[in-house]
Amino acid sequence: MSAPQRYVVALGSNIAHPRHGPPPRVLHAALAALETCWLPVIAAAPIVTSAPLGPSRRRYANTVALIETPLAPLALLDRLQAIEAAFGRVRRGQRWQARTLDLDIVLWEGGLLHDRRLTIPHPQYHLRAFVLGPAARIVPDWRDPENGLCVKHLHARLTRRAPIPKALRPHAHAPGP
Ligand code: A4P
Ligand code: MG
Repeated sequence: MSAPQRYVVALGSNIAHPRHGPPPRVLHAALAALETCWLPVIAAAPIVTSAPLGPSRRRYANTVALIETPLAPLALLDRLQAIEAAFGRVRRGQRWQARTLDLDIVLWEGGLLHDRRLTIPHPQYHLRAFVLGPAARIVPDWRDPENGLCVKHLHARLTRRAPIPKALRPHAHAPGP
């Protein structure tokens, strides 16, 4: 068996589970399921909730976990998909459907992977505050192998507010002394 490797995994849910309950509880149960399935969770970020990106109407709960495993990326994907299925996730061929549990591989300490079934880094993660916010809490200094930027810098870049134009600043029209 090969040496343990670390992966950053994003967890998302926007459908309640009949036994575990609403999405935040689904994520707590999923973190426990990772451990049960021999995927030790070294760190997990606080759960955040947000409006759905895309067509679904239900709010999401999201978090990010740092896990360590000797599994290679595709074997890890198989195991994560088995956990999704155990949580009742049904794929109907459409992307971005509402789901009880979504487990995406965001980053891998091994760097880049481009396979028919798996792309690492996850192609969209750098555009998503609900991934970068939690990730910045647990792996702020991990670097994106494609652009060399740290997770905390990617998060700051995404959430930085656009500068307010001078004419709209509160004291722009205040009379002088
Ligand atoms: N795949 C390729 N790369 C990866 C990767 N790095 N990790 C393949 C996991 N899977 C990867 O994924 C489709 C296929 O992508 C997999 O079979 C795998 O071989 P899926 O999980 O079946 O479908 P999906 O999740 O609908 O697609 P995708 O592209 O993963 O969507 P996302 O990116 O997960 O987006 N809004 C909020 N607020 N919070 C959310 O969590 N999530 C989505 C789904 C939309 N809107 C959201 C959220
Ligand atoms: Mg997914």
